[in-house]
Amino acid sequence: MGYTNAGKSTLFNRMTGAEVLAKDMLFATLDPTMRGIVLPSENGSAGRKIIASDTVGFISDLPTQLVAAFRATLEEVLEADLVLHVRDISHPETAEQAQDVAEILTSLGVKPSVPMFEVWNKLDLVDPSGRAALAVNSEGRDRVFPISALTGEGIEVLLAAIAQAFDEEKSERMLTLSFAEGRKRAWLHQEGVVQDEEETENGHSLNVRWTARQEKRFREL
Ligand SMILES: Nc1nc2c(ncn2[C@@H]2O[C@H](COP(=O)(O)OP(=O)(O)OP(=O)(O)O)[C@@H](O)[C@H]2O)c(=O)[nH]1
Ligand SMILES: [Mg+2]
Repeated sequence: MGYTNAGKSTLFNRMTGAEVLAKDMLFATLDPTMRGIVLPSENGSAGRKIIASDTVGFISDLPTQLVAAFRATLEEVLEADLVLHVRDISHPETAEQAQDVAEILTSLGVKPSVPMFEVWNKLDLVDPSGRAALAVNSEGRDRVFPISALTGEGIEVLLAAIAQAFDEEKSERMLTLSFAEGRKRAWLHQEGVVQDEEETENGHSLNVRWTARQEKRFREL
């Protein structure tokens, strides 16, 4: 996700090998589009398969006709295991655009706990001195990836980082939920982390196997 015209569809096409309309116009993408990606693995065997979703772009003053498309995008963002915030880093107003995106997300109730990478796109349009400034800026920030979706620069590093983000260790845990906590139980099942469960006098006792990320999300339900 990201501001309109940031290059989301171009990046999506490059990562998935799909052909989604990428155009130099506002709101080229009107609906979230999903495709599978096989991530790289360290030993060269077939990696994990994930589903990527390309979304409609954000803009500070959202035209009313686009609110529905935008809602669909938001659902994608809320459900995502990892969000890539794509920025046109060559745009003179890139900072304002990023701020707008952050504000829209917050106002619509996206929790800051959603894991997010910042993808600094259109690096090919940045001159050498600008690049040096960006390098300084991104230093020490482990979730910033300067790329060019057009030339492919930086894409491999980004894909490797995505693979690593999904390659988390899992731990097991026993949970006790009361009957009133049906929503939490449903969430656990939806995430596919329940190994087995038993009904008890007051609710359910569940044995779950999950990542730290899933545990964190569960605690916030
Ligand atoms: N120079 C350069 N141009 C790029 C890059 N990535 C995308 N573009 C161009 O930027 C324009 C917008 O790209 P899209 O991929 O359609 O942008 P988007 O974020 O999907 O836009 P919306 O769907 O409207 O929100 C197109 O003309 C792309 O060719 C890049 O890395 N470098
Ligand atoms: Mg698009």
